[in-house]
Amino acid sequence: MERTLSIIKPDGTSRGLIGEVISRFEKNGIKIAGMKMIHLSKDDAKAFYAVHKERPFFDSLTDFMSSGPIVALILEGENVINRNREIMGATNFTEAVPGTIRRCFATDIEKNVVHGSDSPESAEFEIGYFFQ
Ligand code: FUP
Repeated sequence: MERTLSIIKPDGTSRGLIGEVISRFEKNGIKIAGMKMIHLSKDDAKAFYAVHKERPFFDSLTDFMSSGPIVALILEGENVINRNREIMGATNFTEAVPGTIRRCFATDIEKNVVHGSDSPESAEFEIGYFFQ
């Protein structure tokens, strides 16, 4: 069994996509092992995305992530880190496989509805960030 962190981003919560996203996980046999709705401050978003602090999109990304409530989820299942990445789709929704969450619902490379940890190391850090 593996665990990963998923986030339904502010565009997902404001557009009424919380149930849609969670049901995609559950229909894929993934267990929701933790769930929290929170509104990050700009500083919280900067700490969460610290790996991207030198990137040109960092300021805009952290503004967006602190612009409204998010839902943080612990997903549990076999190979769930990779399976969640497949269900989410590529960062750039125009390159995402049809039927994935981002391909179906993202409107922009930044406003791409969901986040998912990309490795066991980032899953451990990201779960610990939201769930003490
Ligand atoms: P992902 O793991 O797919 O969420 O992608 P990254 O960790 O590379 O990027 C984190 C977030 O930064 C993305 F979800 C959206 C945003 N981003 C941009 O806004 N512009 C870019 O060119 C790349 C990423």
